[in-house]
Amino acid sequence: MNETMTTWSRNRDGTLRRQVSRALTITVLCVLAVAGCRQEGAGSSILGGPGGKRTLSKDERMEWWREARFGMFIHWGLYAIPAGEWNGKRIPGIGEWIMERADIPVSEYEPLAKQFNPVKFDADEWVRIAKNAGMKYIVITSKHHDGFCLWDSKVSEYDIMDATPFKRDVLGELSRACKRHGVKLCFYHSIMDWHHPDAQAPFYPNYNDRDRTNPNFASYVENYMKPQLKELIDNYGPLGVLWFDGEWIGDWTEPQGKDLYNYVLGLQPNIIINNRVGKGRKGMEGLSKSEEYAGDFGTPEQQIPAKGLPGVDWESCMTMNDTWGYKSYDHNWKSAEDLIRKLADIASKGGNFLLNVGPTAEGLIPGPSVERLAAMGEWMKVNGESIYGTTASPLGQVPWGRCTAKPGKLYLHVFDWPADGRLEVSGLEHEVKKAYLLADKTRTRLLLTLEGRNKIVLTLPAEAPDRTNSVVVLEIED
Ligand code: H79
Repeated sequence: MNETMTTWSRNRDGTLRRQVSRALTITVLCVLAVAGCRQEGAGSSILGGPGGKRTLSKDERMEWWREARFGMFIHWGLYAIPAGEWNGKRIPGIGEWIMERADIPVSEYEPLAKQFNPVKFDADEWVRIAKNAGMKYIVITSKHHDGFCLWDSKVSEYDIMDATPFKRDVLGELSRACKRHGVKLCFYHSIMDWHHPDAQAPFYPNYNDRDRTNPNFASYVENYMKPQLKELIDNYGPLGVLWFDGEWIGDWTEPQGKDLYNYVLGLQPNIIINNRVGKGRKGMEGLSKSEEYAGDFGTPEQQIPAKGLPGVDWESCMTMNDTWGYKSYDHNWKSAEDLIRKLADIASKGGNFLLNVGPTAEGLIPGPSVERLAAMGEWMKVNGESIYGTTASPLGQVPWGRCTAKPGKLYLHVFDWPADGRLEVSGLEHEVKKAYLLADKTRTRLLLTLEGRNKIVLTLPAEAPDRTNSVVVLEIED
């Protein structure tokens, strides 16, 4: 007898959720797996609002994300305590990898939890810092490769509630703060786990050995990772994105990636999932090898694609210095000017910018990060319209800066303000009706002369409104 039972409950967003017994869940997942995971247009979920079946297309799920364009990455965990040093030695490389880079056994790394007491943590302050920078979403490490969990996981004692003196639900506080401030909360979740005995813990001292496998890995996936993801969505959702990482391990396969993709979408039909859920990512370049692989968007890491990628969803994640997790002695900060231009560069190529902060073990976002985010926010307050909801440049590369687009408008991001006041714009396919500076509230027309069929010359004032990036708006025929 197949004893299945169906019950209905209401999600936090008011939609109905069907809860079924295990046997039926497996049937549903099999159907989804057979149907394939990339169902653009066709919809990607069978569960939905009141009245029965409703499918969400990929375009519907991606809508807020494409509008947002700018998010905050937060890498925070036990690695903030050593902050790049182990046994008095500075450990080269990214701070959150210290357990692997310094060959630290689980028995020595795990006790760091007893010291984790970030009394200066203030969720509202973190969210305010992100929001004032113009960021629309936050992606925080629910669990990084080291395995430590920032919430009270029921299937683990290696978490903020059970293992630390702090005993505050960091993800819960952030979830409530994000709701208060209208910022989307998203989680980074590592598939690789250096702490779990059924995952990579036995690989010590080479936790990252891609040639090794663990015969118990399936148990880790079914009895630990999947229940954890359900906890995260049920208790802190609805989430914006689930951002997987660590998919390169020897135990992970594309079919497992597709299964996980479908599992997560089954838990929350409108969620977005990055391409590191499966095996389709092309190295640090991050884009997917083809549409056959699971995942909704590409993930270039520490780099920006050279050319625009119209019609492809991607997000460059990047550090402000040279580490994701806090390192006390990394002072190699990118300038605010550089970061503002990178944001425009990414938008001009059709991507999102996920910019990282690595808070300290006390719970503070480092001062240099806060200063840079404030400067970006100042720029965004004036020029945000040229970033949010824009698409890749139809002009290709332009010599003086970058270009972003919206229906009926082109935004010229002028990095190099012309000394002679002449700005040439070539490759225009539509008639330009009007030009003005985005910083000019009166929208005074700029003088514009036609030079040939597809080229105009704008006459700009001598002073740039912004020495980093001044935006000129072209109103064009649609
Ligand atoms: O969380 C941050 C880093 O800790 C994490 N990703 C960002 C968002 C990160 N993991 N690994 N790295 C950064 C660098 C490691 C790259 C390698 Fe590989 C892993 C080299 C070989 C295996 C991935 C797969 C890149 C090339 C193949």
